[in-house]
Amino acid sequence: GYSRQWWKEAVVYQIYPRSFQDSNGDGIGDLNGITSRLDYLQKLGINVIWLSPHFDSPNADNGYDIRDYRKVMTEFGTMADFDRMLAGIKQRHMRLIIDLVVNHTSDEHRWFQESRKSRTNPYRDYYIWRDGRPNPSAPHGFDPPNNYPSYFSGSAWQWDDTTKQFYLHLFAVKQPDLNWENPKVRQEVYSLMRFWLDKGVDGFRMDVIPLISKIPGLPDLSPEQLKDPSKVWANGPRRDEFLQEMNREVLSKYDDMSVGEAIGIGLAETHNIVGEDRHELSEIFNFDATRIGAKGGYEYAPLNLPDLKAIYSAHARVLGKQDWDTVFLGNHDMSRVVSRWGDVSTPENRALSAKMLQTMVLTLRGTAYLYQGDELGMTNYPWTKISEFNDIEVQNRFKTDVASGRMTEQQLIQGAAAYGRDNSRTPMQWDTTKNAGFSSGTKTWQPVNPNYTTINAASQVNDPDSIYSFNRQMIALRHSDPAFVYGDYQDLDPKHQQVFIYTRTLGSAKYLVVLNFSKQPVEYSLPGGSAAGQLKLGNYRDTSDAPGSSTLHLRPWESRVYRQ
Ligand code: ISL
Ligand code: CA
Repeated sequence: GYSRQWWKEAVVYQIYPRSFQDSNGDGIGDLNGITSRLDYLQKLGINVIWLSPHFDSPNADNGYDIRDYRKVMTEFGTMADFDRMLAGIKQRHMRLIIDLVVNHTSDEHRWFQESRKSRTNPYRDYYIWRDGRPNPSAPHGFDPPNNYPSYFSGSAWQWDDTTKQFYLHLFAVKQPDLNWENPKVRQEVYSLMRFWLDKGVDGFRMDVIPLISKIPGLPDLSPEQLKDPSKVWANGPRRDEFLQEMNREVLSKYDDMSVGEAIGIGLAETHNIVGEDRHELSEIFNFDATRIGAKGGYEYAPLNLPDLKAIYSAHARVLGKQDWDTVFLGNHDMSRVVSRWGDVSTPENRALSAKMLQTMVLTLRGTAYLYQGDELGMTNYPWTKISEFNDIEVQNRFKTDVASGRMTEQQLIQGAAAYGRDNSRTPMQWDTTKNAGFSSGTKTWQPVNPNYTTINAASQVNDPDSIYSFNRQMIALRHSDPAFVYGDYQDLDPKHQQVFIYTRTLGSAKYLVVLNFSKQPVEYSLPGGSAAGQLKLGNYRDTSDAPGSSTLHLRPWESRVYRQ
């Protein structure tokens, strides 16, 4: 059996505040901007907003480097603005989760400013400091303490001249890792969590949370481990102990949800974190589906549908009925899903494929997540120059990979244009006015995609055939029957290259989902000669296939949800 929980039934909408809505013309999205758009989100039918970091930050990594956990980023507004936004969300019967980034802080955080002052500073042990390995020909006479690479290129160790030691930063130099072995650090984190929960937020998305327990002694990674360091780093020996302590001291005291960004966590370890008997987190993001075909850097093989199906079947098999899952295709770290897996060759195909992909997200088993703009079918941006990219990941790869001749500038631009994170960070396209209605200012922090004249909210909200309206209907359909949330999942044709067909069954309620993952039409006979059933929602206005048909005539990118 399963236990019903509001967060299992929720559709979560991710807001990247910098790019959502600017209210004061400085070209940067802000909290008052979000407040002004709450009716739009309520109308869409989403239940929970996940707000990417809104805390005080020097923005080396757009807020994922926090300087003060109890202060709102100046560009985003004030605490009063936050309180007003939260009240507006609650008034509309939605909830808010915020981004907890506690694997690391900004190097401008007061703790780190203290920590780096001397080896005996009371905050020294808040971070991970080590002696270097003597090497007379290295800069400063030392090699880094071990061979850890940073996610953002180069070594994960930074020399600090004041105390002649290195500090660990798994991400940017300006994101030093916290030392979770220190109980004071953990109490500081629990205290800031309580601060926001007591304000009324409904929980957290937890950034790279499995990385908090480091490997004792920090030995070098082997050549094999270096191929995917996350796998090692995510499985430190005290990970579950820390998460259980956090649950005991904080999460268990509130009616909250917690979703861990579980980079490095395989399916087999998932139960340890989300199992109800484990008392750690509500759910985690597993990136198996979205990283399918990943070959390292910005290189991906084209989507192979049977591989994708195999991932969802494995999830159903391993997580079973007890362990809760998440479903998502986009976030602020990915390119736009319709550009990646859909078809942007014509406006028709873009709309059809966007609706088809959202049908999948909203009918698979797990809490569904939508990334801002995907409800409009927003696409990748036409990048042409390195200087256009804001993302530290691109800028660092330029400094390392292009400088060292590992790739050409043109290759990096091509890769980042297709798969880089800036694609999801261009401003929301609200209407056809200046800057797509995102900002009244002269300059926006990221360029607005020139296709805003045709892809924007204003043209979609009242059009019953739009991608937005389709999402709205699909969300309503999902909410209409617990079978979409709690039902068993069965893939009816795992090997088919073009059609994804599955059922969701709960008691006597049974739904059949049919997705054509291609612009090629296909005549498809239902396995076992069964009848399709009653069409609940499709991405074409009509169909000539009768409820009793067992052969379906699927048009380009067609999606159908039947009640059987
Ligand atoms: O974005 C990635 C690759 O393009 C991932 O490796 C990403 O860095 C990883 O999933 C961790 O992401 C999270 O933590 C980062 C931050 O930059 C990301 O935005 C955040 O989602 C450091 O806080
Ligand atoms: Ca602003």
